[in-house]
Amino acid sequence: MISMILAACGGSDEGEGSADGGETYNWKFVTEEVDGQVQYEYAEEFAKRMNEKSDGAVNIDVYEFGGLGSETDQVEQLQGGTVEMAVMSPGFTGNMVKEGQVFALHFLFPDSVEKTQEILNDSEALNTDLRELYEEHSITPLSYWSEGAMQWTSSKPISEPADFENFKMRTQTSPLILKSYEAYGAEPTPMSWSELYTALDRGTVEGQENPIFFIGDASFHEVQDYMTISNHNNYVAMTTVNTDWYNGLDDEMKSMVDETVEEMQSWVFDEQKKQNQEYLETIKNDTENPTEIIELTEEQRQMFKDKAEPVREFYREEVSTVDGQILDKLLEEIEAAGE
Ligand code: 6CS
Repeated sequence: MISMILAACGGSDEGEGSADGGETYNWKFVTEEVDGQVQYEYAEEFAKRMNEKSDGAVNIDVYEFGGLGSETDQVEQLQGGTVEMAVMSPGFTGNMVKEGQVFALHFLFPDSVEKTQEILNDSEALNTDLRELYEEHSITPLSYWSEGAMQWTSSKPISEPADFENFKMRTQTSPLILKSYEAYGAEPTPMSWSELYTALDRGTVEGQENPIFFIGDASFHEVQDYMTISNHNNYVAMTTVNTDWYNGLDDEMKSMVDETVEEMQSWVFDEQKKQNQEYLETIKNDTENPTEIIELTEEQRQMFKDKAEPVREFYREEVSTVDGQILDKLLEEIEAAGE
C-alpha cells in the first residue's frame, strides 16, 4: 500500500535521508523464477553488488515468482512503478510490444549460447531499436541475456515435425510463439508456468519448451517421458526498469545501475551454463523418473528449420509494426557475428 502511494506520487522511496545524513534507496526487483533458479539468483547478486557499491545506501528487495502475481501481473507492476526492476521474458509481452516477438522465431540465433550471448550484448537492433519500442510502454530493457538453449519435453517422442501433429504444446502468451508451433502442426496452449506441472501431469498439455535447468528444477521431467535436445531457440530474458523511474535517477546512481547491469552479463552466462550442465546430469540420473533423451540428427533438425523459416515472413508481414526492420538488422548482426 505504501509503495502504491509512493508510486502514485511519482517516485519510489528513494533518496530518503538516513540516520547518518546520507541518502538511502529502497527498490523492489521482481523475477519470474524462484529461489535457486537463474533469474532469482541474478536479482540477488545484482542487489548484493548494488548494496556493496553504494556502501549500504541501496537496498533492493528481491521477489520470487508467485508472490506478486502472474508473469503478466508483474509486467503491469513494473509499468505502474509499484516495482522498480523486473526480470521479464519477451514471451509474455508480445501482445503489447509486437517487435519483441522476434525472440519467438526458432533457429534464428546461432547454435552456440556463447555466440548468442555476444550478439545479445552488442546488438543495436535490440539494445537501441527494440528498447525504444518497449519504452513507449514505460519498460526500459537494460540488457538481454540467455538462460540457455531450449529443449522440448513430451509425453510421446518428438524427433520430426510430424510428431507435433495435433500435439498439445504449452507455450508462453506471445502470439508468435503459438504461431511457431502451429507451423509444426501442433496445438499450442498459453499458460503460466505456475500451472504447468499439473497440466502436464493431467495431460491437459502433452509437452513444453524450456532450458534444461528449468525443466529439472521445476521437475517437469517427473511428469514427462521424453526430452528432445532440439536447441531450437534460446531462452532470452531482459533486465528491465520502469522508464520514468530510471530516467529520474541522478547521474551517479544511474551509472552504478548501468555498470552493474553490464557486469552481470558475464556472471549470468556462467550461472546458466553451470545450472544447465548440472540439471542435465540430474535428469539423466533420476532413475525414479526416467526420461528418454532424444538427440536430433542434422536431417531431422533441418526438417524443423524448413517449417520454421516461413514464420519469419509472417513476422515481417503480419506482426511487425516497423516493416521487419528490427528483424532484418538483427539478421545482419547475426550474420556478421558468424557461427
Ligand atoms: O516457461 C516459463 O514460463 C518460465 N521459464 C523460465 C526459464 N523462466 C521463467 C518463465 O516464466
